[in-house]
Parts: sequence; structure tokens; C-alpha cells
Amino acid sequence: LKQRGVTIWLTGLSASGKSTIACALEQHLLHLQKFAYRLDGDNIRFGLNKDLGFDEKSRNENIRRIGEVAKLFSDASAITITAFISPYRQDRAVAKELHDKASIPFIEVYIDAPLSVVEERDPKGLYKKARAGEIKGMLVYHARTHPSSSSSRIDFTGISAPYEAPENPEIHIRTDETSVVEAVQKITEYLVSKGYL
Ligand code: GGZ
Repeated sequence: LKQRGVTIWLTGLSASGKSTIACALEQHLLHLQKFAYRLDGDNIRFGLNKDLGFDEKSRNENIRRIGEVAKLFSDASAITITAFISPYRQDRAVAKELHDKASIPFIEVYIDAPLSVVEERDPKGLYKKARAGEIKGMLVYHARTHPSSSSSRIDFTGISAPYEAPENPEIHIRTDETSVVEAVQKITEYLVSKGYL
């Protein structure tokens, strides 16, 4: 392979557009004949991390494992795209450090939309449930594997759990002002400018 691996780390609130942009970017790179691979809730939270919920410790461990897996894929020359809220600055810093130590580029991309906008989008009705205090024990992934924990309270990012926005992301995308195509273009142009594509 001529290609060198790089990790493109998307971070942002639920419904900010991470998955949509990650999918479109992956498709675009595959069309360019690049080896791209996307890590998201579907292939990580239902598999490797199905033992984890959404309390702070579980999110820390979720992101720690994803950082390790992303590093492995990028080490194997993939353009690895991760799409997780990754709400804690420290967790993202640990993932970046892991990449730094292995001399693998780590590009933090802030997928940014105001809370008012993501609450308006609310594609799964999770913000509404969170506002109503109904996010408990976790309905989405966790309840399937941990039905007995349904009485424990788990907070929702942006409402009752923190989201620590990146202070110096390599790329900042406002999804309420940027189309998906433009977002993909912006990331692609960055990759080209750094010689990664
Ligand atoms: C935030 C939650 C929660 C809680 C379930 N808080 O928009 P979605 O539905 O499809 O994506 C969200 C996803 C977040 O999982 P991550 O692995 O990205 O989170 S983290 O990085 O914080 O570990 C949301 C759904 O899972 N979801 N419960 N309490 N999002």
C-alpha cells in the first residue's frame, strides 16, 4: 500500500451530524480508491463495547477502546473515521496521545451545532425524553444487555451530562451553516493540504 493511515476523529453532540458526515466522507474516500474505514455506534457499541453504558466511567472506557482500535486501523494504513460524541476533553487527549506515540496523525474535527439546533432536529426523540427526565438506565443500547440496570439514572449529553467542546480542533464544522458536501470537501482539503491524501 502506498497509503499512510490517519485517524479522523469526529466529536460533537448527539444529532450534530457526525454519522452523516462520517458516512459521506467514507464514501468519498472509497470512490477515490482509498482504504477508508468508519467506526461508529453500529459496529462498536453493539459489538466490542456492548458491555458499556453511558455513565461517565463507561464513556471514558468506550472512548479509550475506540482510541486503541482507531490506532490499530490507522497503523494498518486505513483512513479511519470515528463518529462518537466523545464528550470529555481528557478522553480525546488520551486517544490523541496514543496516536502521537505511534507517529500516526490524529485529526480532531469538531462537528458543531448549537444545542437549540440539535434539540430541534432530535431525530430519535432522545432530547425530548432527556428534558422529560426519561433517560434512565439506557433505552438505546444499554437496556438490551443490562435490563436490570433500568432504574439507575444515566444522563444525556448536552442536557444533564457535559459536552466539553474542543479548544483547538484541526477542523471546525458548523453543521447548521454547512452542507454535508461542503463538510466532506473541507475535511478532504485539509487531508490534501497535509499530504495525507
Ligand atoms: C448521549 C446517548 C445516550 C446518553 C444513548 N447520552 O444520536 P445517537 O443516540 O444515535 O447517538 C448517541 C449515541 C452516543 O454514543 P457514543 O458512543 O457516541 O457516546 S460517548 O462518546 O459519550 O460514549 C445517542 C445514543 O448513543 N445515546 N444514550 N445518555 N447519547
